Amino acid sequence: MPTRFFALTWILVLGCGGLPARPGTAADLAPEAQAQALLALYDPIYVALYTESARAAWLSSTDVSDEHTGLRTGADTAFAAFAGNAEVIRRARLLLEHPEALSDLTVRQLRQMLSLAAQAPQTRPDLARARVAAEARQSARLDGFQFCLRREGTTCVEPVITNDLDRVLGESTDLSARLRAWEASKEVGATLRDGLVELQGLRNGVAREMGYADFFAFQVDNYGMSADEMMVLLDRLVAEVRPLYEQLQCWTRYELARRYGVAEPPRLIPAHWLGNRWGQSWPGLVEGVNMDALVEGREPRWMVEQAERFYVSMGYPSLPTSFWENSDLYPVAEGQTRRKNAHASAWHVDLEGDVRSLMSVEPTWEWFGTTHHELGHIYYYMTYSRPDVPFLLREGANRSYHEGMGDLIALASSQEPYLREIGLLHEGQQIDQMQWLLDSALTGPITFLPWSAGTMSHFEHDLYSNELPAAELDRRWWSYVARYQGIAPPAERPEGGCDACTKTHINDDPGQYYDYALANVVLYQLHDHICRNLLHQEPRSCNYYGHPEVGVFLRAIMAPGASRDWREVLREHTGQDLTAAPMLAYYQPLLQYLQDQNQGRACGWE
Ligand code: X8Z
Ligand code: ZN
Repeated sequence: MPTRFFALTWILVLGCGGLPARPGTAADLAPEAQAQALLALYDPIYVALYTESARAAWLSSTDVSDEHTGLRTGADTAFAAFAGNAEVIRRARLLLEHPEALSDLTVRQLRQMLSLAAQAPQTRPDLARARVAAEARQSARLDGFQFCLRREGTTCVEPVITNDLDRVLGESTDLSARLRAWEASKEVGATLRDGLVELQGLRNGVAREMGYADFFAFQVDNYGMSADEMMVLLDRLVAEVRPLYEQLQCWTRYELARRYGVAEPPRLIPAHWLGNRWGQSWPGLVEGVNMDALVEGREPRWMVEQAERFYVSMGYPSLPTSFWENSDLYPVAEGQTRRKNAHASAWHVDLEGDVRSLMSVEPTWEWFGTTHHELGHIYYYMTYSRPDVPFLLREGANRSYHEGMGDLIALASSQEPYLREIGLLHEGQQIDQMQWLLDSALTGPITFLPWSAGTMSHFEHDLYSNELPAAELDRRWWSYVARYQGIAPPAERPEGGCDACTKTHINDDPGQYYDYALANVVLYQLHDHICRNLLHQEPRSCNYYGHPEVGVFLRAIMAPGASRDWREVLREHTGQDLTAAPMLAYYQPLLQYLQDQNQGRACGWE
């Protein structure tokens, strides 16, 4: 197989302790020249093996089978043998001992080399191999799981996909139907529990092998921060949104108790009362704001194309034909038995022009936002895939930038002037600004931050940095859900399950959920700047559609990829350091409104 060939070649070239013969020895060269020689060898093999891995992962995520899991494991093992090669690690470390002798771009590439090596360092090949295989197995368990709404004995008589469960949680006012759907969504946890425990050890093991305190600390390193610094930042964000969140939580539990005919609203919101499996977003609560109705009856393909039109209207190119040919954008057609990953993702398969997305788009408002989110990744890939950006740095300024770009456009695409322009809001259809803002808070950062910066990040921090024991998984999970989100399980959870494991990222995107929390902070900073300074419009009613100057602004942020420091990029383009102030200002009018609505109610839950 080509992958083996490449990996073997590399090990032969570097593993014997030398660069290919040149005039003079490697050590005679200036550090920058040594680094360039290393990179010249590394880059083409990196791209080839990365591409093989991505292709195999694509296959195993879009058509789950033992064969495809095997192919993925093989490709990832070859990639790991190369990226984690002991000689790569030694060379990169040696050169980084004197960063002042290297250009900034070179230092960044070498650091990225080490970061890739830390995923599977071949200084501990047993551990590295075990991790690669365990990751592939866990993804296959998750992606291949058959959700089931009704069983007779052990036979599933109502197999469903997660879109179906989400529909029940989005629409039903029947609490027993809601409970069934919510419980069905948690069944996968038991299947994933042992795999997560195994991965906890293996992920920590490889990170420690590379000198990190643990896997969580390794992941946070993408921001140039320590785990403690990250947790302080996240706690600050949680505290900043807390006053408004407490009002939202209070308003919501009364609203839902009324809707479901429950006389006394419970202090903590029962998880199955909410329109999202994890309570990370609270859609469908505001009377008179029915966002789903705006896209009802639309073709799924239209949803993706409309997202594309938004980017194109700002001066981005059309998506390449290969995007449409290679992507897997809609639920598996009825009658087909193929199983695929249910969660949306965007792929940069060859670090050049092969960009794809995996989704299961249906005409709902959530999928409308998700199409914009995924195309944000795709346009980021396309923008930094240019000769000036080395392959190793074809990433976001940090991971949260990558997450934030599409969410920024999703925010812009949810605003009134745009919805009118494209005819989703009809002439004469009036909207109540406060109710729209309320819906936006319930489905946006104010409910999302307690979940992402609170529950998810604290759980994963405990899982890796504090080696949370297996027996504690669910207890710890629900203690954070209660503390940060004010939500409780419908009833005591069964032993042997793992409700945290039901969240995709815990399994296949580990130790980095705070990316989404920080993405929200950055995107409101960008949005505020774009509306006020570029478009001279109000941030709550602001239309980027058809404004190439916004595209110019965003492309300038995207184009360097990871070749510049993320803090510098933010300062240069917004004039500010990271701050939640624009986000808080956006939702500020709600505080008084909700305090009035909640008068006489005991709010807060601790
Ligand atoms: O996972 C995603 C994207 C793919 S990167 C759809 N998101 C998080 C989630 O669904 O939990 C977007 C927002 C949060
Ligand atoms: Zn994303």
